[in-house]
Amino acid sequence: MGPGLDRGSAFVGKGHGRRLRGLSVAGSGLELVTPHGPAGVAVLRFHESTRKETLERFGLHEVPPGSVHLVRPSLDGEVLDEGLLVACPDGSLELHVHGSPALVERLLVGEPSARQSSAGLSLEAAALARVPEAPCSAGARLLLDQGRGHLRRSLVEILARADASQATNLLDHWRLQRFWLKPVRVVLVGEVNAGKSTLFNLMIGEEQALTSSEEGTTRDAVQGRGSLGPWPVEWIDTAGERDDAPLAVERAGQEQARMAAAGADLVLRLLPMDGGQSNHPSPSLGSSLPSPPEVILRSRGEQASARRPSPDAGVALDVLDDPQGARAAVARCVLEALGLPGDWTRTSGQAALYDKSQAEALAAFLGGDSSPLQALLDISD
Ligand SMILES: Nc1nc2c(ncn2[C@@H]2O[C@H](COP(=O)(O)OP(=O)(O)OP(=O)(O)O)[C@@H](O)[C@H]2O)c(=O)[nH]1
Ligand SMILES: [Mg+2]
Repeated sequence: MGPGLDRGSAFVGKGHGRRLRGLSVAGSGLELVTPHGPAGVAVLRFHESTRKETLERFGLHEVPPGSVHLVRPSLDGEVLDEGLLVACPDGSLELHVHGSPALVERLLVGEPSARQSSAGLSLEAAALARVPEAPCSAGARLLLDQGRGHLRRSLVEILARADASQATNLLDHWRLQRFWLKPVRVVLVGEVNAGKSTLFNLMIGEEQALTSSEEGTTRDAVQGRGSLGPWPVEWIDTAGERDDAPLAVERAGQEQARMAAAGADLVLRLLPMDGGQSNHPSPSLGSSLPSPPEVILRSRGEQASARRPSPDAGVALDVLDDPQGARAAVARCVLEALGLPGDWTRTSGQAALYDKSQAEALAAFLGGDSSPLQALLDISD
């Protein structure tokens, strides 16, 4: 968040009726000022009283008000993320990071979330504890099945028989089914006025984002939930790109857009039919983390026949005149880019992984180390 902003207002999830709410750690001078829960970007505020040690923690000395610094928050020597540290005029410091709840939790309490959330919980109890958070009914049913012991039985068999094919099968399904537990995150980026917010509203099915012919309408990233076939999708609309953004608030929005894109499962870059650059810098902020895949779309598809730049310059969308066709075209692009089948179902009563740590344990098993898998089974109900 740049200078002159009154609050860490990044990323208000209007679609879910969320409101800004502080989540602080008693006595730490640290609070989460964006809504609790999954988001593109989270903002943590360090109180002025902790300014000196906070700056030291990030390897900085005194910084002028309004300045923005790229930082790498770490815990126990492990770099957790890349973020922006903003020196607010009131002396406090804001840390803007990706909005993963697990990351925020670790930053807030300094403890790995895995240790906290699953410590002492059996595979069954941990699955049942997650049911209320499931973003779709398929995810809830998957978790309920594991609460009944299907995953445990499968993992016991895999260990007993050294069954690599069963392990591979579980891992293959995890690649898809994880999106029933954490929605696909699609971030819309592109030049100002390209039609991002119009497309965003179409994909979530309501007029949530403001649209106008004025360049630079969207400032804060806006988040809304929709679905594509069986897959829940978190759509994120962002501030448009332009080199000469006149206001600090718009430049801050553009920075936020880059961060949201870096944390996406897929980036949709919307370019106007009559121009637009497709060679913008990668959204990874220059980090060593891999960039998400990016798909080019063209808005104002009704102009396609007259001024189509080239046949391979992106799928043309006619959002205003043919919203259904545009929606179907975007759905095809997203599902194809992520390798997600449009008609995926599962038989109830099947074993399924529901946590990344379980996928890692199975991968270790396939690599010859069965101890992480054994550790998962060691906690009984
Ligand atoms: N003709 C035509 N106009 C469109 C289309 N999509 C969007 N628009 C119009 O283009 C203008 C800009 O649309 P927005 O959705 O606000 O664009 P944006 O990319 O979100 O713009 P910023 O927030 O400023 O970055 C609006 O007047 C829309 O009605 C389209 O497919 N065809
Ligand atoms: Mg917009």
